[in-house]
Amino acid sequence: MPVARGTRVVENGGIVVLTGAGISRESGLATFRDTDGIWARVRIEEVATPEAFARDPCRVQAFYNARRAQLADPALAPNAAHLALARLEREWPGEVLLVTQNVDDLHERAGSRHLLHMHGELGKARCLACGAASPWSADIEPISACPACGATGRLRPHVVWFGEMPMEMDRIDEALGRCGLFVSIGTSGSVYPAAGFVAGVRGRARTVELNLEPSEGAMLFDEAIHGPATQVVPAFVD
Ligand code: BV8
Repeated sequence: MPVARGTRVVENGGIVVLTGAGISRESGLATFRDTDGIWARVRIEEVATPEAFARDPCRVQAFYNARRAQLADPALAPNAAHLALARLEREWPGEVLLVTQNVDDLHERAGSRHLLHMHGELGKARCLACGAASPWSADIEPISACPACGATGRLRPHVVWFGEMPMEMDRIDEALGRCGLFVSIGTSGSVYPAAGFVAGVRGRARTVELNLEPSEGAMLFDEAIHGPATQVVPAFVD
């Protein structure tokens, strides 16, 4: 069933927005695969797999502790792209699902509420004893105790490593199955299953890529608008 707001109509109803590290770049957070990105400085196999955590938990904790500490920087703020997506959600009540690959909390700070973190959240720690994911802003240390069960030394970052199942996939697949518009923002399209979302909806939904440069899946999109997120996202939303 079409969803209309003034002259703008979304066939089938439902807007799914996928974001990646590029949307947070102009807020000062590094991306992963740009020349100055995180994977240019550290290898995935050393810090972002269950095997790495089993082999050297202190190294993995230090990697995420350093990134978590960035979230506490008073200078860190959502940018115009994050704010535009929060506005989109307000203007299309109940129609927008924001799926982010990012583990920062800039979408929340911008006001987005209908939001799923498919790769987890830096601002939470998960307990290996009880499974609880609790808000966590400090470093995770060997003596850190789980706020839910009290177990010490059993906390890991609440993020999805390579080889682990992304979170909320049932809700994501359901939204992709009925959306009329799919917008991909600030992602290289190199990590699955997120990189495969566009292939699953194209032909049924209007697909748009908003990115600094063509992603690996650029040819799968109906439309592509290339430029910095703080310029192309507000222009698209408005
Ligand atoms: C899984 C952890 C199965 C948290 C991350 C099929 C084919 C091939 C491989 C696979 C496959 N299925 C699974 C795999 C394996 C693997 C995978 O995809 N590997 C890749 C490398 C080939 N996938 C997985 O392991 C996934 N798990 O599928 O599990 C399963 C099933 C059952 C049971 C168990 C398991 C898990 C993937 C999640 C891994 N965790 N991160 C953290 O440390 O943050 S992924 C990592 O890459 C990041 O988290 C990020 O989310 C993700 C994607 O990166 P991007 O966000 O796109 O960032 P990137 O730097 O790459 O690109 C930035 C873009 O922004 C660029 O295009 C740039 O041009 C643009 N940009 C820059 N500046 C701006 C800008 N755009 C606009 N404005 C700007 N200013």
